[in-house]
Amino acid sequence: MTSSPSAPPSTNQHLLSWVTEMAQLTKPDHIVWCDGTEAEKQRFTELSVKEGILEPLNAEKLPGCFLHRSNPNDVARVEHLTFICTPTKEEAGPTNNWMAPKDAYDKLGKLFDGSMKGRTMYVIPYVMGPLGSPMSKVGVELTDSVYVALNMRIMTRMGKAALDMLGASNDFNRGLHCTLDVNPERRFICHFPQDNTIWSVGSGYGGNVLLGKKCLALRIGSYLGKKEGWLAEHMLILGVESPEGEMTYVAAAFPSACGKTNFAMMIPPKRFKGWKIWTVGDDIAWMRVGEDGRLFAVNPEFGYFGVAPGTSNESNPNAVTTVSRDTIFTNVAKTPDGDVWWEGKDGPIPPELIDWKGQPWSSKSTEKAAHPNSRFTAPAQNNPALSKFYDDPAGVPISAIIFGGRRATTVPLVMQAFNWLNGVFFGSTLGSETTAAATGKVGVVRRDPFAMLPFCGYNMGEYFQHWLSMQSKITNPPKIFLVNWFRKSKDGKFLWPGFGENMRVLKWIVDRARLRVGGQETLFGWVPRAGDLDLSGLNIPSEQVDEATNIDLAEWKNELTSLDEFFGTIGDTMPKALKLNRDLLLARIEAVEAAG
Ligand code: GTP
Ligand code: SPV
Ligand code: MN
Repeated sequence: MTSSPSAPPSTNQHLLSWVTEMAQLTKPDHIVWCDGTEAEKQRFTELSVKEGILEPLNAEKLPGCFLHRSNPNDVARVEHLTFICTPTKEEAGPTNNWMAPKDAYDKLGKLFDGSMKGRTMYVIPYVMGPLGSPMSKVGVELTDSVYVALNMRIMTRMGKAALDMLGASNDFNRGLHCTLDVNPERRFICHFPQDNTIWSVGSGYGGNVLLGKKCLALRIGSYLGKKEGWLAEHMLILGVESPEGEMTYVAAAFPSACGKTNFAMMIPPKRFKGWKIWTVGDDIAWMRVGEDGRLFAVNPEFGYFGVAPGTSNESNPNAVTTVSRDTIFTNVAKTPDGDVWWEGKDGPIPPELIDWKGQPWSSKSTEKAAHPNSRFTAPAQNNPALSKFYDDPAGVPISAIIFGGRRATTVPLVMQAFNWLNGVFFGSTLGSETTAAATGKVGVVRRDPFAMLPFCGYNMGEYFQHWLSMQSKITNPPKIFLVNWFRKSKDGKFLWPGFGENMRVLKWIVDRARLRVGGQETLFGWVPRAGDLDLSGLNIPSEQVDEATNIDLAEWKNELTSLDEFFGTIGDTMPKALKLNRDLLLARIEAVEAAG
């Protein structure tokens, strides 16, 4: 092993001895400490192009943009290969895969042994959260992937700033990643919450290898949040500005690929002249109780790792602008003139493309040109709607929390929880329906509580309890809402137009949070009264809106049966209050039915 020509830019003994130990294990030929400078980015980019890791794109149309194709067997997070390695299985809980820490260190240690021979180890110090914020955390990722280094530079505050923030402290997340030969048989993403450590092998894909994101900011983060009394959530954060300049901040949890980036960058329809949405974050929120008893949120990330397909000037113009420069595209298709393409992009479908696997593609092809989970990595500063508080160490005060699933039936367009317990209940029930219409039965719902099923780093029942317990600390709590943009008609069409039109729902949410609009009480929560939702200029029949907002007691009875099963799978740690709330709702439905 030879070290880099210059001495490490840190004198932190904890960091230096850990890097040495990991280098002794993985045996790289070179060690490069990342400083986060522009010159370094240039060097890494040139190297990536030379090695075929990045492909240059049309520099006039997409300045500073590159294309990466991952191995076709390595295009998404691998939940079945993701482990929480706590001393006992109970700590990981029924919703996580578990491995004993010693077994995991042994198993992955063997895979790491000599894994960087002939390769370079990049030392990536990074901060999740605004620099200098008491809410922020330092991590260091060691990786043999220059693609990871370039992506981490976009997604986090990376380099010297992180070493400065760390100082001589031993309080940093230790991340180790090696790509190996991207063989799914030798792919493991292991989290050691007690050691603040993450080991990831055998993948080169985003959520598996950009360790600051889902691994640290959510899995380890949620564990730290429980221990330290805060919340690490799979939530976007946005600011709603009224024409009068009043700002209201909202955090929203929707499961993966259910519209967070779109909602966080939304442009209100014409009817909402003078209203503006500002993006604080599009995927993750870290929230703490402020001195005034309100909940304050920061976005730990510095860029967006967003879904490419469906991104267009119609659905998300701000994202289109965001990815127009200095962006890394992964697994999208490429046009003959070096532009990018994906299903749902603006304009006509190009007749000829190079598809995401690097193969020729024609518009007659039945295969998708871009992978459905193809992504862009783009700097937050590119976003025209970026909130000026996105980097504020204090965070933004949250007035409303929104939970949303992808539900073809049952869940109405919007509903406000009566109180904190009901709101936590909403969060615990989130889910997505599988193709329900095909069987003719009520759809099979995959529960994704709080949109955290793949990301909660400890026992889900204890996580629910943590949410319940936070109530006593948040003396000035946000109001909690449940939304569903995805309800379908009998013939399988979305009832609600979604995207920018979601502003109509958001406006009601803001007005409810500010206690200035009425609501109709239902068994499950407050809903807008007739006329409360501003529907002017919305070109859909009023019956369709009625269907989108309808509450059907028979559907809810099924829902409560399905919830009973789900709560049952959580086991002993399932909070009684949530189970009783479910039972109470059922009793109330039955009372209504009995009354005829
Ligand atoms: P992750 O990055 O995986 O966490 O996803 P995300 O929650 O940020 O989802 P994103 O905003 O990228 O949206 C994913 C897909 O949901 C898009 O391709 C859209 O087609 C669809 N989508 C987003 N918003 C809406 C909406 O309001 N209505 C409908 N019908 N579809 C939507
Ligand atoms: C998600 O799956 O929720 C994502 C993409 O945001 S990844 O970073 O891969 O987890
Ligand atoms: Mn996500």
